[in-house]
Amino acid sequence: MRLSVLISALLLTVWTACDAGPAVGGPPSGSLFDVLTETFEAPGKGADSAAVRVEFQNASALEATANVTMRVAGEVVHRSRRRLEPHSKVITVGPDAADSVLVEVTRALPARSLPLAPYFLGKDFSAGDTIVVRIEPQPDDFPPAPPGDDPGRIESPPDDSLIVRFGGLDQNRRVSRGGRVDFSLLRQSGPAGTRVTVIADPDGLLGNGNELPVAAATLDAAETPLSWTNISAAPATYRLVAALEQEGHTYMLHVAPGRVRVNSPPEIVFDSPIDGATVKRENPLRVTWAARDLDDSATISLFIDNDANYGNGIIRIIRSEIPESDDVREELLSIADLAYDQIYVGATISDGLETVTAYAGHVVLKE
Ligand SMILES: [Ca+2]
Ligand SMILES: [Ca+2]
Ligand SMILES: [Ca+2]
Repeated sequence: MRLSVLISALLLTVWTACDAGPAVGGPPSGSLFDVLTETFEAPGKGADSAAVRVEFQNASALEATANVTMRVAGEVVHRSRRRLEPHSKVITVGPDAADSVLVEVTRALPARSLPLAPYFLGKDFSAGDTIVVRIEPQPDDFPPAPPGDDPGRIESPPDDSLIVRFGGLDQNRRVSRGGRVDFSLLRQSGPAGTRVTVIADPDGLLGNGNELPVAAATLDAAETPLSWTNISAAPATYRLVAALEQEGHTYMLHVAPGRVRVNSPPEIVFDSPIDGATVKRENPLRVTWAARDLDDSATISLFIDNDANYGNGIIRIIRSEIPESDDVREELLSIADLAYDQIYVGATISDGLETVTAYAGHVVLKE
């Protein structure tokens, strides 16, 4: 029985399932998908944990790597890395006893960002649950483009008197989703009054289904200002193509020399401390996280705050300039001298274009 839909992001659907039937482990060690599995000693008594497993269903043409990290009281008890074949059947990790589970699904080339997903015992799963991670068909499940740009595959317009060029796109641009790119179209020769469409194409092949019309104008003047606004395209590097649509054909007039990279924003999630955790001042507070930026090297700054509002009441910067790709994703924070009954652990992560803030939640300090 499916319990509930936890996340229904654009690209990733996750839900938990109970009554998962008899305990069936993952594929035997050393099988195709069992790239890496490590199990560690669980921490001592007193920490709550429950048996949980993670199941992957890959409905896309994406070949990806899934990393699953299970923790108890912030300590890693299980770590798995599985390769997810395109259109692959169910792949299961666990069951293992954990109080938090972090799922990361990544593909290197081309970069595709599936949201980092942390799950917590009592909030996102219960004992015996299966967290089902389903990768939906991806926007770039399209025929591959030939290597490099291949303008020879694109038809030239029947009337070659019309010469159109891009203005203001000589250099590569980098833009956040939601942002805009301004440019112009220059009518260098040919008749006025021609309707020209601007298409953003993430590969070198027009007509394979992944192009987006981003602007259009009737070229009356010698120069027509245009914009690609409210950019919602998936993170990728796009070339802009000025095109003439005529009688069901798309004719290419010009390709902008500069490319437009829609940024993949940096991401960070905490899997420890758990929101509402109680810790003794005499012990260090274990802070663990996962972070990534698929197209930049982002840097992290960890801090503690007196509430969950970034920008006021920051008590202390714990550490800054942490590379997002750093293998060590843990900080032991001394809290003995903190004059607060509760603190909030947070972080900012920045790729130079976008800065994202995230909180682990609040931690109650006890003597
Ligand atoms: Ca294309
Ligand atoms: Ca980025
Ligand atoms: Ca604050």
